[in-house]
Amino acid sequence: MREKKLKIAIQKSGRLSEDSARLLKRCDVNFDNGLGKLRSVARNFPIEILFLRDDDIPQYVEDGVADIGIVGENILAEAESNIERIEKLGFGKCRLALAVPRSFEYSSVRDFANKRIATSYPKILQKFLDSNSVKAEIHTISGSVEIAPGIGLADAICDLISSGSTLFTNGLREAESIMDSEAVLVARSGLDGEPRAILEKLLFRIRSVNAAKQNKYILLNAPNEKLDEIIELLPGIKSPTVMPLFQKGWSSVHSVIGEDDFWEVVESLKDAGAEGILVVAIDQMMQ
Ligand code: PRT
Ligand code: ZN
Repeated sequence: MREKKLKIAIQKSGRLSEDSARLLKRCDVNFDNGLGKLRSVARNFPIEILFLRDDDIPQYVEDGVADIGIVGENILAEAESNIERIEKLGFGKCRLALAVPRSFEYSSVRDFANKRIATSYPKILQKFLDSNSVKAEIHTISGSVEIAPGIGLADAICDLISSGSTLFTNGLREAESIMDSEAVLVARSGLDGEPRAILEKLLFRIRSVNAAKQNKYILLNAPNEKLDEIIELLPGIKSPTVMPLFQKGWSSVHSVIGEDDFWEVVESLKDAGAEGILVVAIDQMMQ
């Protein structure tokens, strides 16, 4: 009998495509994503990858053409589709925000009353305006929203922002943030049986890869009289491993530390007398 495969939809070409493919590859799902490919079957995992436009992914997942997908929360919120959110993936981070020309004297959401706002996210925007009891004219356009005020098409825009440089070069500034977004793994609601079991396997790998990205493995040498102080600085998963060195009075300490306060921890370890500090990237961290 042919083995059943889980079908995953990822963006074909755009801001999420590289990170989505890289995540699967870091989960040891090997496939060919050569230019122009519409689908690909993984060589070593029961999964088939469909390469699609990001806007189409929620519908394809809802309709069951794909079982799961990777898509931005912004697209998901706008599509209002009935699919299950499984996991935030930590890339494609941005925010959907209202922006106005720099000359616009902005003080509160009320200033958008009766204004023309250009956006590709009319549903999210409408909800936001409704929740603030503001009535405005929404102009739905599919691309280059940032040029709308400059060509007289709108008084303001509602668009995604990451670095803010697009706003800046178009003479705009952020007025109001509406939602934060990042890439998420989604699944058809009610997905069960074999596809669900494959999803659980993939999810275990994704979580292990993402946990590993946030942590580093650290090895160091410490004089025994400083061990208590040094161990106090290392949170570790449970507690650090301590092994005697051949040189009397010294120990080797191994532990896992988080990426966020990494440099501070390393500096305080040095101050506390740690030597020969080695830091190693972790591929996967099973939890
Ligand atoms: O062809 P397809 O429809 O698949 O792609 P697309 O062109 O519609 O989408 P794409 O590839 O631009 O974005 C895919 C997803 O990436 C979005 O749905 C978001 O979830 C996420 N993302 C993250 C972003 C940004 N950051 C982003 N900065 N999507 C778009 N932008 C645009 C924004 O619209 C604006 O034009 O980048 C510009 C602003 O960027 P900054 O850095 O100048 O602020
Ligand atoms: Zn799109």
